[in-house]
Amino acid sequence: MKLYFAPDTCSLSPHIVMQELGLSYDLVRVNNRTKRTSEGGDFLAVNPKGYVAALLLDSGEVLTEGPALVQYLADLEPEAGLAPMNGTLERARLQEWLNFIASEIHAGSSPLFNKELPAAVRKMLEMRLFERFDLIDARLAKHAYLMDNGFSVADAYLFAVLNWMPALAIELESWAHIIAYRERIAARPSVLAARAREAEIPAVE
Ligand SMILES: N[C@@H](CCC(=O)N[C@@H](CS)C(=O)NCC(=O)O)C(=O)O
Repeated sequence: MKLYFAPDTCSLSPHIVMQELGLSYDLVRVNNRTKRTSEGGDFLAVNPKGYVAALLLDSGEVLTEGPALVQYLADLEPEAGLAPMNGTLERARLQEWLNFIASEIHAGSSPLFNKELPAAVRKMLEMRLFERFDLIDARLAKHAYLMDNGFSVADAYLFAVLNWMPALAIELESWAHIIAYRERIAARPSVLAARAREAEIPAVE
């Protein structure tokens, strides 16, 4: 299987999951601006949506959308416990978190990368985002991870998104439990290994 990634983006989430599961995989780096890949190809031919992450399966099929990817991967090795069994309330709880991260934190923060954003719009988006951080911080004040049973694919996803907050000049000082959580996950061997593997692949023009 092959993961198409771009450094410091949400593609780090499925990459962490692949490392947690000890899967063997190839990595292809994508230039998100030019859509060229480290294989010399056109990323749009792999994923016409034009964004990472994309997972090329051994069958030749391509799977996209981070929450779908991490659940597909977790279900390959269910005994690793990164996602509860399908059809259970706990699985729906995981999906509740994945959807919250995707729609409220990921989609709620990525527009802030736009330098042309009017100040009032930026402020409104930040206020919405910060209210969501309050909710996450309250959860993490009482639990080490988002799910009750330890680290899950939702944590890999939230970590990947929290990781780009400094680039938005959002330092998270107001949310001490989120900071501690981010540091705890950053130290996981899976995260260190995923980052090291991504760093091995040179930038693509
Ligand atoms: N809905 C997609 C969004 C993926 C996404 O936002 N990818 C960003 C990086 S975090 C990207 O590649 N953006 C480049 C672009 O849109 O051109 C998912 O959840 O996987």
